[in-house]
Amino acid sequence: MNCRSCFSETVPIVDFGKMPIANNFLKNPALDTYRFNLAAEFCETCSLLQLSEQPDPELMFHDHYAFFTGLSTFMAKHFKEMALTNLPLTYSQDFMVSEIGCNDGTLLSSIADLGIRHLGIDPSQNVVESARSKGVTAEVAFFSELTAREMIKKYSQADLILAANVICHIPDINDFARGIKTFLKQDGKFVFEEPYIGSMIEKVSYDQLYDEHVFIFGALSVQSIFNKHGLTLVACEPQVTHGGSMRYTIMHKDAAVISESVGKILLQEKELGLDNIETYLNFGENCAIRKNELVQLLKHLNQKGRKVAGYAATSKSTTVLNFCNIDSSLISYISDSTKEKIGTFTPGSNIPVISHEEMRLNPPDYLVLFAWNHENEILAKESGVLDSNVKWIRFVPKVEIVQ
Ligand code: DWN
Repeated sequence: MNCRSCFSETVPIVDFGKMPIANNFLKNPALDTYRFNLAAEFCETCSLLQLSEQPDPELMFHDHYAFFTGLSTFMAKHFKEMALTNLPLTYSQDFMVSEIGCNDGTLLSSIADLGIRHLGIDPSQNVVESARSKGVTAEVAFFSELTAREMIKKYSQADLILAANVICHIPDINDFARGIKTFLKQDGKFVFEEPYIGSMIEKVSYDQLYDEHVFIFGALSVQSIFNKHGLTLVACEPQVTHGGSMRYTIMHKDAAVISESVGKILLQEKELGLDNIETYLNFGENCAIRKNELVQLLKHLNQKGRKVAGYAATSKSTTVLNFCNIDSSLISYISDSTKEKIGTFTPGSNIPVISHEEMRLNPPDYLVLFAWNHENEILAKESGVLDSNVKWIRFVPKVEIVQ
């Protein structure tokens, strides 16, 4: 295929096979019929890791999107920090903050509470309604250059544009970058954070790859994407969220003051081989090893008559369950806190999703931690509530029973 950013020919690195829509949690699994091929390719020209195929955005983001940001208290605190630390010390009355992919308004509500002009943009109607119920001004739209023009007419250009775990979902990345160029004031800042390619490679967290995540970025690819559109990367700040993320700040080229962090991270990425195809081919091989280890462990526990369940029906779990061919014979059920997911079945693997409360009443012997990125929060929350005989299984950064 050709790179979605620079149009050079890409190199296939890993193929996970046929996949359903990751968040298609349905009460009637017979209706879950759509499949696409989940595979990743690497562009040696601009170091961008990308899916070779992505379903239509309307199949993934709609009026019943099943993910709500505010369900993690840790993430809610993190986004408050992201919103507030990026505000300048002083700002005029017409200062405008926009968030692309505002979801349920968890981040933007901190800006709304300060009475600052703001605008959330998200394509999923149900989460936008949740944002509005928090006093957040929000529009239902996919962000694009055209949307940027419409928002400027209705509101204004933005001084600060924020986005968290969103840009990696947008396939037409050049149209997106033109949208930022249009929507951002001349001296404005665009700050966004995403799961980091360096962390994914290091931890072999292949479950970061699913339909919604068409890209996994690093500083090298981010710099290349925005440079082509008169914008530039001015800062990089590593984050602990989602198993290792990077926060990038982008400005118009002629207003930019570039921090030392950019050169430092770019150099580090080259030293780690993140611009080298061999690193990615090696990652592809490691995914197969990781799959084998998890399946062997689950089969072994099953043969010993142990009851195994899962904790958190994440989007990421759809890749793991389908790639590893795990169904309810190996994992009886998965418990989750999202009311929209309880009573449904996991996409493709048809494992029942129940509430954590129900799980705790009749706990399994082992719980596979599918939200491994929230391990500290979840283990702290469950200690003292969950039967202490239950053992946790993690599969990132390696497959093991947590001691
Ligand atoms: O990029 C994306 C990330 C940020 O969020 C989206 N495309 C979709 C979503 O991905 P995910 O579903 O893999 O996200 P999380 O945050 O790893 O997992 C969320 C799921 O975990 C929800 O179903 C709720 C559940 N959960 C839980 O049951 N108990 C989460 C926490 C923290 C908990 O304590």
